[in-house]
Amino acid sequence: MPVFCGHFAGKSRFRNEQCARLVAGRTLCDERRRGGVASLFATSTTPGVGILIGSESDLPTVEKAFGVLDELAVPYAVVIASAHRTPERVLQFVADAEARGVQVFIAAAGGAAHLAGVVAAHTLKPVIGIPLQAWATDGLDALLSTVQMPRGVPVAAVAVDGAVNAALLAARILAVSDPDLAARLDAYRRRQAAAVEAANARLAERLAERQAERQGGPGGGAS
Ligand code: RP5
Repeated sequence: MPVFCGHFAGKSRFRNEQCARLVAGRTLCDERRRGGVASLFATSTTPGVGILIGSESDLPTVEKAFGVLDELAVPYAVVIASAHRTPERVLQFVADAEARGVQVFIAAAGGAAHLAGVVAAHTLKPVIGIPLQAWATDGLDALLSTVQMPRGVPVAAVAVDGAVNAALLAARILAVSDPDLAARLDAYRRRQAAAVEAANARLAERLAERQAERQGGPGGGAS
């Protein structure tokens, strides 16, 4: 499933890798290189999820959400935009995303994380906040900033660094009106359960080996 590119600041390896595996046809980054971008959304792909990331330093954590959405074949748009450093870019992305058909937003930020709340103030689409660990307090500051929204402006907050669940929740929201996606989510859940069963099989094997070692060891052998 094609992935839709918003904007990546800087010249990171991440950006180049992302751009390399984006949409069929032109990507925003191609367009930017050619100097022809009029909008953040320069592809024909319709993203279901719009993802805002507070800083490039957040990418290693938030990337896990990309993996889940890729696995579920859910197209998404991504932008690095900060509620504090680039407030206009946040609003521009939200407006463009809505115009492009985005149905749900994910906003990930650390520190005094206002990003999800700001997004929720500017859209009626569901907003999922990922509080991230930044430089202090193990992410508690971000968690409280994300989850303690004032009455009237809801944000669904997942766990600190909970990028996987944010992606799954976004997919579940989309699946309400998309039976095919609901089926893919069901298959994902069955794969997850199978992985737990496989872990149990490995555990049983290790326990059996330990048991055999104890029985074969000093004082543990058969009489
Ligand atoms: C927040 O501040 C970002 O979301 C990030 O988690 C944190 C630190 O950002 P950098 O200083 O690393 O850019 O805005």
